[in-house]
Amino acid sequence: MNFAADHPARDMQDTFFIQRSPDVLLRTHTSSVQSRVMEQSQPPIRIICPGRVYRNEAISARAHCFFHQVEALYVDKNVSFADLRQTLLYFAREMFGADTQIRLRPSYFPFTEPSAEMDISCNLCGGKGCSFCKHTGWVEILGCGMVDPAVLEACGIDSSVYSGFALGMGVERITNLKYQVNDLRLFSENDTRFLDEFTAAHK
Ligand code: 2NL
Repeated sequence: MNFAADHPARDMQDTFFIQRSPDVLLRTHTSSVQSRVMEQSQPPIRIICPGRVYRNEAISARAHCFFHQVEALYVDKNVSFADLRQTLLYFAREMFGADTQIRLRPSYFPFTEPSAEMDISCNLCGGKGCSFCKHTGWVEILGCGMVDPAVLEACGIDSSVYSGFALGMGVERITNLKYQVNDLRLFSENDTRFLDEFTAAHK
């Protein structure tokens, strides 16, 4: 994934190590799934990779030592940033409603270049500004970018022929926003009062 050996994301503060030599650890991203698919097949590749990931965090209402990520990867000839943006807009409108606006802010991930974070117009106040969106009218929901050519090459894909986009999002974060859940811990405590309330939202 184009991480330098001394990149802070490999730090033991983030990663749970189960065993040393050989290293056995709990994944901090689902990208291990995409790298195997890219190693084992040639484009066109279009995959969605959901899974549980683990990080060594102090548990609070806003952070947990595990969460669920969904990553998407699209690699083919002529895949562009415009394709990424249109896919994101379609997703945002399906998930949060047809009036949803999106904006992309430049960001950094080791495995994408260029990289961006996507905000959606706040679905509580409709973008006017409220305490939930800290009066900005926008809330961040995912990270994305064009797959770094070095990642394609490391997986045996010719970066002079193919390009791709990738995105990653936290499922609990999307759920919090859609259902206004304010404490991440509720998702893993199996309190039936919470579970019943969540089921009711679908009825
Ligand atoms: C986030 C941001 C991201 C990716 C994940 C990815 C995967 C491959 C190649 C390149 Cl195989 N990129 N994944 C890209 C950008 C952002 O996740 O905030 N996730 C919770």
